[in-house]
Amino acid sequence: MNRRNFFAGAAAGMAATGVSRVALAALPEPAMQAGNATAPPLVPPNGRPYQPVVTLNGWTAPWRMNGGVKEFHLVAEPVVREMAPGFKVNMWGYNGQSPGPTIEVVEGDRVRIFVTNRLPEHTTVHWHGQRLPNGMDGVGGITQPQIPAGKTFVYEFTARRPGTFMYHPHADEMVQMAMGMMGFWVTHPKARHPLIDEVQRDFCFLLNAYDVDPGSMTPRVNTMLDHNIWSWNSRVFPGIDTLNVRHRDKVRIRVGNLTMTNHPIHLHGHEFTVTGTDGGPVPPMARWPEVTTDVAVGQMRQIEFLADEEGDWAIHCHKSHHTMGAMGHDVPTMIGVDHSGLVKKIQKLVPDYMVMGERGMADMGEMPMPLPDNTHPMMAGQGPYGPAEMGGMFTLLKVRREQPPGSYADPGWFRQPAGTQAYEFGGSPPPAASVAAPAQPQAALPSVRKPSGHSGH
Ligand SMILES: [Cu+2]
Repeated sequence: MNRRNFFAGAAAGMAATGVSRVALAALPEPAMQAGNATAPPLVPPNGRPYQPVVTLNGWTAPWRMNGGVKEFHLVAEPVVREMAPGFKVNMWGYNGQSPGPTIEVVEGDRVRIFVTNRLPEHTTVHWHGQRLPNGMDGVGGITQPQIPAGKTFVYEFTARRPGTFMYHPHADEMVQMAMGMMGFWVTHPKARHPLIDEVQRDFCFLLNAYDVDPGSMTPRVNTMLDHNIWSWNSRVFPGIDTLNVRHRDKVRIRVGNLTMTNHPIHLHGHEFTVTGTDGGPVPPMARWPEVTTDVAVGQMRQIEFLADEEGDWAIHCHKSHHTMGAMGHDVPTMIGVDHSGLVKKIQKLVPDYMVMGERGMADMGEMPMPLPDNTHPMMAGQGPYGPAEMGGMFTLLKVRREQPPGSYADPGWFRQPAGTQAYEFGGSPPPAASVAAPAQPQAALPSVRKPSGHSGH
């Protein structure tokens, strides 16, 4: 699906930021990724075999083997991410994208990661959830000096336990994460693991949020909670790829939260169990069925289920504002306000004026409003039956009998079999229920004796 650009000009590009050619000669070439499509799973070319994950609208970093050590090269740098078709945002990321590439290794692997800093300020990388020597933990000022702009640092440790992890800076965190610096990390079990099931599909994505003023391209990094762009892997609906699976596949979805609020992730049509956290696999006796799991700030959750119902099933954050695109929060609620006769008068003064919200906001899904140049609609996406009225943390799980094993291709829209879809009632309306008037209306009122005067004293 995606081309992977192996950066021919890496040496020249980095020499400009101060990394010497001598130093570069020892570095693995950084693999770069400029597109935003979901890359197919990276089948491991060497090392211990494993079932690879699929990163939604992302990719997995290739490595080189060096004396039995898996060597990766992350380049922290400014990138441009297209968050939805036509909506581009200036971010900081790794190897051409935000989020950076997923790092996939196997339990017991010795891992060496070169981190080259091409940002305008210092950075570090913290390996969230890993057991590692303290000096490899990436907390700037505490466990290491920060990586200055233009320099390359090396992290090296053994991936000691299998599970779902992530990486992000621990230097000027507020700014660097608000700008999109983060990535996923999966450590696969080295052999059959009693608490880790084999699955046919294994998806991962990070929850992230930005505050981008409509018409601008750079996130406001000082925003704490009132973000307007709620995204998965720095993409928003309808820019988030669908999760395409074969009927009766066992599916795992791994989710990490690097926003500043919790996200209840809700899947339609199936029930799942939470099989793992960043702390490790959940023992079967501690699992319970859910259709929504809350992913709190800084947490990872992995959910698993049998995809045994065909169809196009919504999967989304259940905070309704998080499935909306860029919106103003200071809009008055106009539901029930009678505008009749007002619009024409107002339009004499403000020709572009239109009424919004007096019957709810569903009109926004169909009515194209003029938007500033670089933003995305509040409610967007077309389904086979009309507007989806969504934006943000929303996509679909597509379960199909005819989906070939291992194929992640989008099968298109589900055609509901005849007789299995909600339909308009065609009969005559049922007779209005009549309620008999009470014989003595007064008797129905509670009898309350009000104090009056001083007679009761
Ligand atoms: Cu949310």
